[in-house]
Amino acid sequence: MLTFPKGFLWGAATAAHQIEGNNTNNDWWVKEHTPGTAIVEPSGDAMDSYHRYREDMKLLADAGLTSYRFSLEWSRIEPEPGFFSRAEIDHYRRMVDTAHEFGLEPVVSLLHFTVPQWMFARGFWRNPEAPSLFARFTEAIVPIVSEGVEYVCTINEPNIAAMLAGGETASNLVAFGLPRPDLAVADALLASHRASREVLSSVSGLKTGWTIATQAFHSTGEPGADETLRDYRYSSDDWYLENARGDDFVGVQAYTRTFIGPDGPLPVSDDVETTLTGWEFFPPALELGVRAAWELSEHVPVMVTENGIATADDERRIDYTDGALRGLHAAIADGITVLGYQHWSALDNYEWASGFWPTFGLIAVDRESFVRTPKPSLAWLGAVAQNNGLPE
Ligand code: GCO
Repeated sequence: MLTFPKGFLWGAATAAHQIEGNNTNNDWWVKEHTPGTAIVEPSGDAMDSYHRYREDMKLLADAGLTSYRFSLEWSRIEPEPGFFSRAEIDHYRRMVDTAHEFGLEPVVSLLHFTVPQWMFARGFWRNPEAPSLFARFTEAIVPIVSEGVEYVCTINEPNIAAMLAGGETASNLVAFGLPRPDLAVADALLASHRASREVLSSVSGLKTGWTIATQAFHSTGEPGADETLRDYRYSSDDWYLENARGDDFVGVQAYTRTFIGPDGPLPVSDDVETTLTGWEFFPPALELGVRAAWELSEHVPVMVTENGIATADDERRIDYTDGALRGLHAAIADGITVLGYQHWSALDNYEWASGFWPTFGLIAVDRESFVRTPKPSLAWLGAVAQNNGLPE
């Protein structure tokens, strides 16, 4: 057996806007209904998980998983600036309690890309008040995480958010070479993360971190490519991993690799196997991301907060995950502290600009009836969780 550390968390991850449905008060909802964007379809009811979270969690727990990562929807909790909805705070607190009822450790993300429309209208991360607005939101949600929550992710993929601030909308463009990050936005994200961490430091036993989209970057070896790679990698990933120093954990999200030539990232080559999102099928991305995070953060414990594959072929999902976990085990065997693995994703869901068709889920969801059907990969991952390891 390739055994994982005692107490290792085995879970699956989601994000509010991708599964809840009818998040009509956030910036994405507006974008989805704006003609002429690259967004292929609106999120609509999504997976109706706002109402069906209990069923979702039960399926994960019944399969043998031990944790669940989900996010709070800021636009529900603070629909108008400074007004906090008691009912929505209670809703998310019930989610935490439900996770415990099913024996799942809740891993709570405070912000997974979407913000209230009023925040967007006020300049989003470019508003100099962004860190204090995010800290005020964090204060309001303390009742959700004040008991029974050990892991809080402040900001999801600040590195992608800083790139998207350049005007792009498709989060899945990451493998094809996004524009350079907006550095002012990156600074605002870091300040917001730290402000939120400061608020949460008053909650005993709670650990905070931000979750970084890591890429396995490989140089083409052409003249100048190595320098471009170093530079590109620093601004897209490494700066964020370095700034996890001093945090309680760092979230690593890893899916694929990108080749870098002298002029920057290259499109995925025709001769490699790709997934539904067009990314290279490359399970070692996880191990590489975890090693980079450990080194650059100067040994902050790692939580794998996302790793997975968009595919219609569930056997490929199992192959991919098996490969990724073997690499993760090798990193742990070398002395890296890894707290858990949250597979992306629990359910097939709304993949942002790409719409619903790239299926990342361990559970299929019928878009008409919302009936959930666990895939074999869920049972497979549940068995890994129960064995706390993989056969050698
Ligand atoms: C992101 C997110 C997820 C994605 C997942 C697959 O990267 O945009 O954290 O919301 O759905 O990574 O692309």
